[in-house]
Amino acid sequence: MYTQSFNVPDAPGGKTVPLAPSTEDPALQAAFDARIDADGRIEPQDWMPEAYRRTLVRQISQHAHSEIVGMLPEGNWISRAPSLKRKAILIAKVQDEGGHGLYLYSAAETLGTSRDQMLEGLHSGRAKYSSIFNYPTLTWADVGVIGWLVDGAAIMNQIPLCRCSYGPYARAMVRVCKEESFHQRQGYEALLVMMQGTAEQKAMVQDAVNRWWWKCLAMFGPPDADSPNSAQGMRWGIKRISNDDLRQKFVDATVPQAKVLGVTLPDPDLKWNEERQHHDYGQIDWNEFWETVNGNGPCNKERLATRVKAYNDGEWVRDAALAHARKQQQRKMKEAA
Ligand code: FAQ
Repeated sequence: MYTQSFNVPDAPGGKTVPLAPSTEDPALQAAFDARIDADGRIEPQDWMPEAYRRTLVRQISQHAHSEIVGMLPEGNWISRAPSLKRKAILIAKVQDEGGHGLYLYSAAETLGTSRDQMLEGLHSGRAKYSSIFNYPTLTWADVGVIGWLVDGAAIMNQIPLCRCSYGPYARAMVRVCKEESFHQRQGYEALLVMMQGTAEQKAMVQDAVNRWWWKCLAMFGPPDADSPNSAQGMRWGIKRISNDDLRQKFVDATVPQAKVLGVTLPDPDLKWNEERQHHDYGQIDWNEFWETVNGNGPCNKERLATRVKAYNDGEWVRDAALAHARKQQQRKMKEAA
């Protein structure tokens, strides 16, 4: 359903935005610019302008935190999954999200920012993570809808990141997208089964779709005109497709899936526009989005408190692992002496 076939050429005009004025060494800057213009990859050992490095750390750490915090809304349902099969699938999915966070922290570490620094940013509330994970999962149908719509939106955003100009981020995204594709399918399949069930089950699915739809559209970030990082991110080949274009692609892909499922998407303005060859859709509540991004969504405080507690409770594990590694190292040095 969502595969690399969603890969599309870069948005037209992305490379026509002027490069940011640079105070870096002109020869190094020129070599970097030439590689970006030729659609080459930048690797950790390569020279890069500080602004490019900062932008990547900002985006990758935000992405990593999203994966880790994103484990919480669904993790909440592991103990209440309706069957052993669904429980096993959900455990695997939540574990995958943890793995994605770890690849991403590692990718950001290649840029010189440690995982401890990034976690400090998250725990102190300075670093962002995706708005979508600040909403509660009220019923089992929410778990299916997260797979279908949240993972669906995540894949739509992440397929173009497989071609990001920064090598370690791009390579991490290839595996992440394959796993997200499985997540999306398992969510959709769980909903298909519920939609063949009782009237209560069907109503539960519709209610979950009603609550998550608009939040998923907002996940793609602010409209292009209000997105301060987009032009530069696209010029550097970090982002390939704009927030609004990805949002549109997501709407167009999801409408037929909703039809097959038998649910209504909660937008009276949603309709096919023959002229644009796209669906028109209604107004997203950007005030609510920014309130949530800025820490005032329904679950922000709970999510952060859970992460901080998990980190503090895990201190003895980190200490034990480090002590073990030190002992191994000392033993090896003794044997070599
Ligand atoms: N939530 O100028 P732009 C997943 C911030 S992973 C919170 O447009 P940019 C897997 C943005 O950071 C989901 N903040 O920024 C999963 C910036 O603030 P800053 C996460 C948001 O970077 C599934 C400011 O607004 N995916 O779901 C959001 O060019 C199921 C201005 O925005 C990624 O992170 C938001 N929704 O574009 C896990 C993908 N949108 O940093 C578990 C990688 C924007 O200047 C279960 N990231 N902001 O302080 C990206 O592609 C980009 O960073 C965007 C934002 C598109 C998110």
